Amino acid sequence: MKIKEIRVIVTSPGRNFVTVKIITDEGLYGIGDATVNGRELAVVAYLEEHVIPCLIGRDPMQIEDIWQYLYRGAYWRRGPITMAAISGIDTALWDIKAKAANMPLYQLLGGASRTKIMAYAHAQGRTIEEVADAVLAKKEQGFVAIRAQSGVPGFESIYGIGSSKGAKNSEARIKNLPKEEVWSTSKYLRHIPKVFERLRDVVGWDTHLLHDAHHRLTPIEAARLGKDLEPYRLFWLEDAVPAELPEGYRIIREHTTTPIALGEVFNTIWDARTVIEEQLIDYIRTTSVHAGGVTGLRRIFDFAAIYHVRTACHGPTDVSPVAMGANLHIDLWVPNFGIQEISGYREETHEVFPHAWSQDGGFLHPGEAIGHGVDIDEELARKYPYKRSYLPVNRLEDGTLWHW
Ligand code: CS2
Ligand code: MG
Repeated sequence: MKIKEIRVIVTSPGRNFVTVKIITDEGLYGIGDATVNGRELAVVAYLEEHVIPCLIGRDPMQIEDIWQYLYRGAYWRRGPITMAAISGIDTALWDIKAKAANMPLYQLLGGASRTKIMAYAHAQGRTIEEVADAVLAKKEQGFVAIRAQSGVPGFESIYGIGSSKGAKNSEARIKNLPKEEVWSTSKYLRHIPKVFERLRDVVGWDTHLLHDAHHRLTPIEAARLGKDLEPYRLFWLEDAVPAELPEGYRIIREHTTTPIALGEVFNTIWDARTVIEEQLIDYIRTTSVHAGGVTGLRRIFDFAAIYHVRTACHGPTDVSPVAMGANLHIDLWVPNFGIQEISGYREETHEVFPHAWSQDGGFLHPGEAIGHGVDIDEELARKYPYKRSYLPVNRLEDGTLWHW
């Protein structure tokens, strides 16, 4: 079997996605997600100019060799653009291999270790009562794990909370440039424990509660928050501190027993090495589209298992249904599974990416279709052209640019 053609499909059914389609001379094809939110076309150029020409005519069964060729062979290793390109190719190759083997991908990985995959949903609100209502609504839908994000009094819009009317009409929105938000760590740190105190009152103790600090704290601030949240027994505190300096997580660990999740922006096992090896985290958030596809993710998860770190694939709306499918096959197999994020897709996204994976209340399953079970309707995809779009940026009250 030989790789005959590789297409890069850019479509925006609700938001931008970059999808790789590898077609073989025997007619089998595979699909992979290569989306980097806000920098989509950089991956397209990387693939079209630098990767695809090298792969035409190769044997698609040589997944490991192709992975190493694109990783080591490029000389310039790692980084989100390179790794998303490798992820798209790798996931599509695993899809082809599993189709050729006539089995669902999870079978090829070693078979199912569980019958269903626990997922967590997002709940958010501007006020504590709005968050409480949102959490109860998700519980009602069958979720046993819910991430709760709250507005902070005095701020218009904040990470994880739908933007207010003002923000929607802002100049940045109109010009299609990054929206700017305002942030105060001290106000946030005072407010969040009150949110979780109230949530435990309304939701009880059987629902897992999670919270994402989105890289905005320093280690000692994160340690304080973890300590203040201990009475409410969180499932985790996510991305408390940017992890370019992984040693910073030692400070958090010394002070709190609140479990720590990290790594949605990690691209390789090297990014994750220190926090895993020193047991500074409890959940590793790497996902197939950003951490080198099935090959890269499997390597990270096996390494994490040695250190009691469990898996928690990133699954926001910008991780396409294709990467979600690949994640779910890994989730069903991986011995050290923890949880899977699902933030929900728009109807048009489901239509462009028909998928075998399914959701039953708060649980997911990859399905029994051969391959990873996710396809792309190319004709429909053409109806949703790419639109430049950005993540917001964040500033302190005095204008200093802050982490987002
Ligand atoms: C988030 C994401 O899902 C999460 O935990 O942190 O919403 C993240 O902000 C986006 O995926 C960025 O692309
Ligand atoms: Mg996050």
